[in-house]
Amino acid sequence: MKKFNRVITYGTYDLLHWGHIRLLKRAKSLGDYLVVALSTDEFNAGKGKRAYHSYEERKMMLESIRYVDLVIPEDSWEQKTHDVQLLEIDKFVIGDDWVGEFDFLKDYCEVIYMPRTEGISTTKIKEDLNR
Ligand code: C2G
Repeated sequence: MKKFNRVITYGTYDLLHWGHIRLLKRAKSLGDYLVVALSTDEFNAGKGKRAYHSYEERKMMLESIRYVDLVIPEDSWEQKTHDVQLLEIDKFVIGDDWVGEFDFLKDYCEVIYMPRTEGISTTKIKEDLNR
């Protein structure tokens, strides 16, 4: 009997673009259930980011994506271990711009750093639009 695999990923997901979608699609392909811990506006401030879309708008957009099963708030750097245990997560997935940063989770679940999608980013969209 194949185990029901739960996957989690974290992010701001502002100005949703195809690089985000590719990450979510690949993350979901690693299991049966994908949780996205979405950075709150306050947490973004801590990351030095000011999202164009509010948390509620970003949450609603993510919830409309077929690969996403649950969206929860990310409001602290310390919540990942708790989230992984509470939600019985099997795999933590994030883009390889974070490689090594979350290896502490290896005590609780598989940690997978995925190659980022080249040629697209929220910053690039903003820069291109300002040209
Ligand atoms: N991503 C990607 N390719 C891109 C852009 C983003 O694969 N061209 C991935 C990132 O690697 C990340 C996810 O999409 O896994 C969301 O990206 P951001 O919203 O920029 O997330 P970030 O600010 O890196 O937040 O606690 C972890 C942080 O909240 C991660």
